[in-house]
Amino acid sequence: MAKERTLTILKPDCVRKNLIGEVTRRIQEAGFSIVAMKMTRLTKDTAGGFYAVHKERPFFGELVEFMSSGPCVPMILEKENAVADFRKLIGATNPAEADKGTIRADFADSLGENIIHGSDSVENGKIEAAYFFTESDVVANKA
Ligand code: FUP
Repeated sequence: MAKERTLTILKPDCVRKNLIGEVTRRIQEAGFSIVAMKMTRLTKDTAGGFYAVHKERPFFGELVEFMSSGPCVPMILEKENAVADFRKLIGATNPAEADKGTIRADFADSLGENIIHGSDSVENGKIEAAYFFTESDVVANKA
């Protein structure tokens, strides 16, 4: 199977709860290589652009507020079948519905504040990665 890339964000609640280390450990233990990583804070405009697909939804305002409420840690991850495998690792969007042992089931408090993002396709992952990284930020991870 070919290697894929996916974009994740350790969201502001993950950073506030001091879970950067634990969540990153789980990601690496599951076999993902981190090929780009930074800590940054989204503006409301950037958060709104990132989630533009939800612009008309009633939760959009709260989502933008939350995503711009503090620092977050975006990463580009690489692995065979990365997109689907990563969504399995993080669990369903609503932590109450997420499988036992997934990152959202273990750490997220609510649907709105659910600790972590994972791209839903390789194509969207590329678009999402461009919000945070340029190609020159991506390093070959030989570990
Ligand atoms: P996901 O693909 O798991 O990131 O989920 P979605 O794209 O459906 O939703 C993006 C974010 O919007 C979620 F992480 C949380 C927020 N959201 C809500 O706050 N309420 C909803 O009903 C759905 C999503």
